[in-house]
Amino acid sequence: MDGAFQVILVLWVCCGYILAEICPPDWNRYGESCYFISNTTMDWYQANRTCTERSRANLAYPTSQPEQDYIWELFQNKFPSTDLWIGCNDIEEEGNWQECPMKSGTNGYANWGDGEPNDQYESDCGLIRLSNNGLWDDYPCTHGLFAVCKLPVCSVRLTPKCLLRHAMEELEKSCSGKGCRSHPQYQTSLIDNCCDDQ
Ligand SMILES: [Ca+2]
Ligand SMILES: [Ca+2]
Repeated sequence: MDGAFQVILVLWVCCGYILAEICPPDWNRYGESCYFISNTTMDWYQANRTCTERSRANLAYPTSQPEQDYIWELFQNKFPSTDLWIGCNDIEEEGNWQECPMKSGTNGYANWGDGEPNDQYESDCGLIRLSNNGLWDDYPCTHGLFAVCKLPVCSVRLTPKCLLRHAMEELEKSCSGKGCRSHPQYQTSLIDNCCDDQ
Protein backbone atom coordinates (compact mmCIF):
# COMPACT_ATOMS: atom_id res chain seq x y z
CA MET A 1 0.00 0.00 0.00
CA ASP A 2 1.29 3.44 -0.92
CA GLY A 3 2.79 5.31 2.06
CA ALA A 4 0.82 8.51 1.53
CA PHE A 5 -2.39 6.54 1.19
CA GLN A 6 -1.63 4.72 4.46
CA VAL A 7 -1.25 8.06 6.26
CA ILE A 8 -4.56 9.29 4.83
CA LEU A 9 -6.29 6.04 5.77
CA VAL A 10 -4.92 6.17 9.35
CA LEU A 11 -6.03 9.79 9.73
CA TRP A 12 -9.46 8.96 8.37
CA VAL A 13 -10.02 5.89 10.56
CA CYS A 14 -8.40 7.12 13.78
CA CYS A 15 -9.02 10.84 13.70
CA GLY A 16 -12.05 11.23 11.47
CA TYR A 17 -10.41 13.52 8.95
CA ILE A 18 -7.95 13.68 6.09
CA LEU A 19 -5.64 16.50 5.13
CA ALA A 20 -5.77 18.00 1.66
CA GLU A 21 -3.58 20.65 0.04
CA ILE A 22 -5.50 22.73 -2.47
CA CYS A 23 -5.46 26.02 -4.37
CA PRO A 24 -8.39 28.46 -4.56
CA PRO A 25 -10.63 28.29 -7.66
CA ASP A 26 -9.05 29.74 -10.82
CA TRP A 27 -5.54 29.41 -9.33
CA ASN A 28 -2.89 27.07 -10.71
CA ARG A 29 -0.75 24.83 -8.55
CA TYR A 30 2.98 24.37 -9.02
CA GLY A 31 4.93 22.65 -6.25
CA GLU A 32 3.82 24.02 -2.90
CA SER A 33 2.45 27.27 -4.35
CA CYS A 34 -0.65 28.54 -6.15
CA TYR A 35 -0.49 31.12 -8.99
CA PHE A 36 -3.06 33.48 -10.45
CA ILE A 37 -2.74 35.65 -13.58
CA SER A 38 -4.88 38.80 -13.43
CA ASN A 39 -7.59 39.24 -16.05
CA THR A 40 -6.95 42.96 -16.53
CA THR A 41 -3.96 45.27 -16.83
CA MET A 42 -2.99 47.70 -14.07
CA ASP A 43 -0.03 49.69 -12.80
CA TRP A 44 2.48 47.95 -10.53
CA TYR A 45 1.06 49.44 -7.33
CA GLN A 46 -2.45 48.23 -8.16
CA ALA A 47 -1.01 44.86 -9.18
CA ASN A 48 0.62 44.59 -5.76
CA ARG A 49 -2.63 45.56 -4.01
CA THR A 50 -4.66 43.18 -6.15
CA CYS A 51 -2.53 40.23 -5.04
CA THR A 52 -2.64 41.26 -1.39
CA GLU A 53 -6.39 41.72 -1.43
CA ARG A 54 -6.88 38.45 -3.29
CA SER A 55 -6.45 35.74 -0.67
CA ARG A 56 -3.62 37.72 0.94
CA ALA A 57 -1.24 36.64 -1.79
CA ASN A 58 1.91 38.41 -2.99
CA LEU A 59 2.91 39.77 -6.38
CA ALA A 60 5.06 36.82 -7.47
CA TYR A 61 8.74 36.90 -8.33
CA PRO A 62 10.46 33.74 -9.63
CA THR A 63 12.97 32.21 -7.22
CA SER A 64 14.34 29.54 -9.57
CA GLN A 65 14.57 28.81 -13.29
CA PRO A 66 11.85 26.11 -13.12
CA GLU A 67 9.50 28.57 -11.40
CA GLN A 68 10.40 31.27 -13.93
CA ASP A 69 9.62 28.83 -16.76
CA TYR A 70 6.32 27.80 -15.15
CA ILE A 71 5.10 31.38 -14.64
CA TRP A 72 6.16 32.39 -18.13
CA GLU A 73 4.40 29.43 -19.75
CA LEU A 74 1.29 30.00 -17.63
CA PHE A 75 1.18 33.64 -18.72
CA GLN A 76 1.92 32.97 -22.37
CA ASN A 77 -0.93 30.46 -22.51
CA LYS A 78 -3.32 33.15 -21.27
CA PHE A 79 -1.91 36.37 -22.77
CA PRO A 80 0.75 35.54 -25.38
CA SER A 81 1.50 39.05 -26.60
CA THR A 82 2.42 41.30 -23.68
CA ASP A 83 4.66 41.69 -20.62
CA LEU A 84 3.95 40.73 -16.99
CA TRP A 85 4.55 42.56 -13.70
CA ILE A 86 6.52 40.67 -11.05
CA GLY A 87 7.26 41.64 -7.45
CA CYS A 88 10.79 43.07 -7.95
CA ASN A 89 11.15 46.80 -7.33
CA ASP A 90 13.57 49.52 -6.27
CA ILE A 91 10.86 52.01 -5.29
CA GLU A 92 12.23 52.76 -1.83
CA GLU A 93 15.83 53.30 -2.86
CA GLU A 94 17.23 53.56 -6.36
CA GLY A 95 19.33 50.51 -7.19
CA ASN A 96 18.37 48.63 -4.04
CA TRP A 97 16.18 45.95 -5.60
CA GLN A 98 13.71 44.27 -3.30
CA GLU A 99 12.96 40.55 -3.76
CA CYS A 100 15.09 40.14 -6.89
CA PRO A 101 18.91 40.26 -6.63
CA MET A 102 21.01 41.83 -9.34
CA LYS A 103 22.76 38.54 -10.07
CA SER A 104 21.97 34.93 -9.24
CA GLY A 105 23.96 33.70 -6.28
CA THR A 106 23.77 33.51 -2.53
CA ASN A 107 21.07 36.21 -2.46
CA GLY A 108 18.76 34.19 -4.68
CA TYR A 109 17.73 33.74 -8.29
CA ALA A 110 17.97 36.52 -10.89
CA ASN A 111 16.93 36.52 -14.54
CA TRP A 112 17.64 40.07 -15.76
CA GLY A 113 18.23 40.76 -19.43
CA ASP A 114 21.62 42.07 -20.56
CA GLY A 115 22.25 45.54 -19.11
CA GLU A 116 19.13 45.39 -16.90
CA PRO A 117 17.97 46.87 -14.65
CA ASN A 118 19.12 50.17 -16.20
CA ASP A 119 16.61 52.65 -14.69
CA GLN A 120 15.75 54.00 -18.13
CA TYR A 121 12.82 56.45 -17.86
CA GLU A 122 13.17 56.21 -14.05
CA SER A 123 12.12 52.58 -13.98
CA ASP A 124 11.52 51.16 -10.50
CA CYS A 125 9.39 48.06 -11.11
CA GLY A 126 10.28 44.65 -12.54
CA LEU A 127 8.57 42.82 -15.36
CA ILE A 128 8.96 39.69 -17.44
CA ARG A 129 9.68 40.95 -20.95
CA LEU A 130 7.91 39.27 -23.87
CA SER A 131 10.34 40.61 -26.46
CA ASN A 132 13.32 39.21 -24.56
CA ASN A 133 12.11 35.62 -24.07
CA GLY A 134 10.90 36.25 -20.54
CA LEU A 135 14.05 37.84 -19.17
CA TRP A 136 13.45 40.56 -16.54
CA ASP A 137 13.50 44.27 -17.24
CA ASP A 138 12.79 47.37 -15.15
CA TYR A 139 10.07 49.75 -16.30
CA PRO A 140 8.08 52.76 -14.98
CA CYS A 141 5.66 51.48 -12.35
CA THR A 142 2.70 53.46 -13.73
CA HIS A 143 2.57 51.40 -16.92
CA GLY A 144 -0.44 49.07 -17.28
CA LEU A 145 0.38 45.35 -17.37
CA PHE A 146 -1.02 42.04 -16.13
CA ALA A 147 0.03 40.69 -12.74
CA VAL A 148 0.96 37.26 -11.38
CA CYS A 149 0.04 36.52 -7.75
CA LYS A 150 1.50 33.74 -5.61
CA LEU A 151 0.13 32.01 -2.54
CA PRO A 152 1.24 28.95 -0.51
CA VAL A 153 -1.04 25.94 -1.03
CA CYS A 154 -3.88 25.77 1.49
CA SER A 155 -3.91 22.90 3.96
CA VAL A 156 -7.44 21.96 4.94
CA ARG A 157 -8.85 19.29 7.23
CA LEU A 158 -11.62 17.31 5.56
CA THR A 159 -14.07 15.39 7.74
CA PRO A 160 -16.85 13.11 6.44
CA LYS A 161 -19.40 15.66 7.64
CA CYS A 162 -17.46 18.40 5.92
CA LEU A 163 -17.34 16.47 2.66
CA LEU A 164 -21.07 15.87 2.84
CA ARG A 165 -21.88 19.50 3.46
CA HIS A 166 -19.57 21.23 1.05
CA ALA A 167 -18.75 20.98 -2.60
CA MET A 168 -15.02 21.07 -3.23
CA GLU A 169 -15.27 24.55 -4.66
CA GLU A 170 -16.87 25.81 -1.49
CA LEU A 171 -14.08 24.26 0.54
CA GLU A 172 -11.53 26.00 -1.63
CA LYS A 173 -13.30 29.34 -1.22
CA SER A 174 -13.47 29.00 2.54
CA CYS A 175 -9.84 27.94 2.64
CA SER A 176 -8.69 30.92 0.64
CA GLY A 177 -10.52 33.17 3.04
CA LYS A 178 -9.35 31.61 6.26
CA GLY A 179 -5.67 31.04 5.91
CA CYS A 180 -3.00 28.97 4.34
CA ARG A 181 -0.21 26.79 5.54
CA SER A 182 3.11 28.66 5.76
CA HIS A 183 1.44 32.03 5.19
CA PRO A 184 3.04 34.58 7.58
CA GLN A 185 -0.30 35.37 9.17
CA TYR A 186 -1.05 31.73 9.85
CA GLN A 187 2.24 30.12 10.80
CA THR A 188 0.85 29.14 14.19
CA SER A 189 -2.11 27.45 12.56
CA LEU A 190 -0.72 24.68 10.40
CA ILE A 191 -4.14 23.19 9.93
CA ASP A 192 -6.81 25.77 9.42
CA ASN A 193 -10.37 25.24 10.52
CA CYS A 194 -12.13 25.33 7.18
CA CYS A 195 -14.46 22.58 8.25
CA ASP A 196 -14.50 22.93 12.01
CA ASP A 197 -17.66 25.01 12.04
CA GLN A 198 -19.87 22.03 11.22
CA1 LIG B 1 15.08 52.28 -10.57
CA1 LIG C 1 15.06 48.73 -18.31
